[in-house]
Amino acid sequence: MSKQPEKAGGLASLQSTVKHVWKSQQAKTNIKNLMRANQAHGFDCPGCAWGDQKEGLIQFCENGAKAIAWESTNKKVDAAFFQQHTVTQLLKQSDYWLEYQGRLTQPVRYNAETDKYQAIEWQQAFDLIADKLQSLASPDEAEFYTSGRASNEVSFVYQLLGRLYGTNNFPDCSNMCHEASGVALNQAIGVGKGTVVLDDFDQADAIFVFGQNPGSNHPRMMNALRRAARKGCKIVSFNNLKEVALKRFASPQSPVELLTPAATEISHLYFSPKLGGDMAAIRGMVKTLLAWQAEAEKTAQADVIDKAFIEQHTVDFTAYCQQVESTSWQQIEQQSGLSRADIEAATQVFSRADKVICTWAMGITQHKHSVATIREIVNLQLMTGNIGKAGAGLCPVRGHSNVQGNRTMGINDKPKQAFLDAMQAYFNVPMPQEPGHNVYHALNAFLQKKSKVLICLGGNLAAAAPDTEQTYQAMRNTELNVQISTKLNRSHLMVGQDALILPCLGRTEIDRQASGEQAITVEDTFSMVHASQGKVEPLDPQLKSEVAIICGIAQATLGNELINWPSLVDDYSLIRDMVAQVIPGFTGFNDKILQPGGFYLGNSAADLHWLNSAGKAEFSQDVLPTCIINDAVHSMVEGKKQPILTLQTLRSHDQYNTTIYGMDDRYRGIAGERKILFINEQDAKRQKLQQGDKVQITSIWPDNQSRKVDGFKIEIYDIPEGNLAAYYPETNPLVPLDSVGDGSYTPTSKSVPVIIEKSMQAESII
Ligand SMILES: Nc1nc2c(c(=O)[nH]1)N[C@H]1C(S)=C(S)[C@@H](COP(=O)(O)OP(=O)(O)OC[C@H]3O[C@@H](n4cnc5c(=O)[nH]c(N)nc54)[C@H](O)[C@@H]3O)O[C@H]1N2
Ligand SMILES: Nc1nc2c(c(=O)[nH]1)N[C@H]1C(S)=C(S)[C@@H](COP(=O)(O)OP(=O)(O)OC[C@H]3O[C@@H](n4cnc5c(=O)[nH]c(N)nc54)[C@H](O)[C@@H]3O)O[C@H]1N2
Ligand SMILES: [Mo]
Repeated sequence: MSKQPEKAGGLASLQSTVKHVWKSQQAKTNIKNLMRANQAHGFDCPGCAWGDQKEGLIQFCENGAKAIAWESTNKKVDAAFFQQHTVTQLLKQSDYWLEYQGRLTQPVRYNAETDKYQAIEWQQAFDLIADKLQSLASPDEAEFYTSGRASNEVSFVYQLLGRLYGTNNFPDCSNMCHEASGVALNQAIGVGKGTVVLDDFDQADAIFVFGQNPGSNHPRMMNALRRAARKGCKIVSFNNLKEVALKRFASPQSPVELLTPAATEISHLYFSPKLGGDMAAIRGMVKTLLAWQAEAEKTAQADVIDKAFIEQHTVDFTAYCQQVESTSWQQIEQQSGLSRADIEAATQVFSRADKVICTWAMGITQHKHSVATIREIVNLQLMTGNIGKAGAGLCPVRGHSNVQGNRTMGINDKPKQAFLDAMQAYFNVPMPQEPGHNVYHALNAFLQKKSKVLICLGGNLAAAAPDTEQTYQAMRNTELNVQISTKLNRSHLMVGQDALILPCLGRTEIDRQASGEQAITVEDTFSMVHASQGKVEPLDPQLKSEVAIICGIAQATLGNELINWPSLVDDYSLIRDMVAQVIPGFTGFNDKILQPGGFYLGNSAADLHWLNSAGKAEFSQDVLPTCIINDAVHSMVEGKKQPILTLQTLRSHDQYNTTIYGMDDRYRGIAGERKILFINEQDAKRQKLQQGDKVQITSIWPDNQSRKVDGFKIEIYDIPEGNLAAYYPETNPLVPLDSVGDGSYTPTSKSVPVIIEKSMQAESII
């Protein structure tokens, strides 16, 4: 069994930072870069979307340092590199190898005859894309994918290009990430974003952290949790695994915690629900609160729920109470895997606190019933009046550093009517009104050869999307695959009839245009918008900025009559002027970003202003799902010998999504290996498996596809019975494309029904 460290953070974290900065071979540049991360006049760390503190010299974390060091390297992937490798050869290399070949520096086009990419001039590449787009029978045959690192400026011109061309096909990494949060929050409170700001963490009496691993994925959040815990705020964690950072965290900025075994106890209570069991657990908390309220009324004691808030600001409370009433404790305990006593203990902390924040991430959003689960979190907060006051509220902790800003800028396959109307009014041209494609629809459209052109503004769709074989096939069906990227990855190797790689500047690099050095802007999890400016010389003079690339494609495709695209490239403030006219909250955009720290976009729900259809916050009335995976799957495995287990696919400490920085997962005690299967001791025993045995994992789905991965090492672990965990993207071949969240279409990456068997590979070795 692996040995988890006693605490997260501390000296080990500092040592790892130094190691990764050193390994990049650009140590001097990277140290300079780190000192500018998240500082006024510096650049926004590409690591995650957590907000910046107002002061402090050091605003980066271990994993932010890895992200920054990854970008700054002196190795180049240029036409000469591609001359040496065919695509077929590159396909045999690991994702890790591909990204560590260096930065892409030259535009290249795939040549099917030689099976190699070869140099192409920028203008030729733009013309080629334009010709292809113009040749399509309908604009809806093109898909415009975005990854959440893209700035507000490039996102705005990208959606403008797509919509002027005629489509709302904007599949986005967010479709695989926090989509359920946007859907649920829009329904319930009329705005798809969190209602808290960073300062609220200093004022909360209790913070409930659901399905999130901030120690690895939002390390700067650990500072906020540590500060809160030290002030007496009660932190309650719900996590399928015992994540060490949520138990004990040492701030690398505290000399005592850095140099001694001392650390801050983070969680006051820690619960490990079964995968997908959070909705049941929260329903149990609500049931407890209602029982205590009834008791209080009988004995004339103070209310447990906030009747005035419910009355003034919400609808459907009575119907919701009936739904809670009809949910049995047996169902709650069975589905959550938690006892009634545990749930009551959590409720006790909740109800003693005046101000509660609930945070969540992928452990909540990547299930079939994610929208219903998030609505349940909102129900809990609404009935206790924990929205719209300082120190309380809802906090979906976003992933990519500007994924929230992308949406604000209109990267959305289902744009709001008000947004389309504002675009139409400003640009005086009709906007496409039909909903477009998300990732699920886009991949299916390629599989059916209905869509033909794929343009990816960043990201790594091939490795990030589910059902690897299906996704590869979908991408290979493209007639043109255009990848705008900083590093070589698997998506570049999914060549259809024609393919282009267009290399762009990274966040840390100086972006020089006709009017001088350009800044871009991003929006964090707390709706704060601020500027970011690269500070190091670009690695190669051939690199173009993302704005220049998109405007180049737009000019070649649409001409300059309606929009003078080159002028936007010369001066990004002109793009911000357009944003200011079209998108609410951005009036005076160019002036506002001069303020250090940027500006707050506001949040209607935090102001107790409800923009949803009811005009008030809405309680949901969902029944608990009968089964957290798929009903059909259960009947399929009856009669089979192996038990059906539920697998979550998650991140290690040494990766950024599909980018692998190293083979360790320090906080879970794993070294030098990524093909690991975390399993409960009893489940392993039942299948006669021992620590270190190799297994094959097969997912179960009602279609005729075979989905398997092999050679995963058994790691006996503290995880609820019936549940498994393994790293993404290696396990993406197991996630069926059709297994998506109700109402969100998000792949159910945290609840994949699987069976495990001794590995074929292992037997053949013996
Ligand atoms: N260093 C680093 N930082 C990152 C990223 C990265 O890859 N590396 N990715 C970025 C992105 S895009 C995102 S979206 C975020 C992701 O941030 P996280 O959501 O923290 O990412 P995951 O690794 O998917 O972790 C899911 C967590 O939820 C728990 N969990 C899984 N299923 C359940 C469940 O059903 N119930 C409960 N209660 N817990 C569950 C898992 O045990 C795990 O701790 O991080 C962002 N920041
Ligand atoms: N099984 C499973 N699948 C998942 C998840 C999971 O938990 N489990 N998580 C999902 C989530 S939350 C997300 S957000 C998606 C992530 O999906 P994506 O956002 O598509 O993937 P990333 O790995 O973040 O993209 C990495 C690539 O981005 C490019 N890149 C990096 N920086 C820049 C830049 O500044 N500009 C440009 N143009 N390109 C750049 C590099 O070429 C790099 O190879 O994956 C999803 N897939
Ligand atoms: Mo994400």
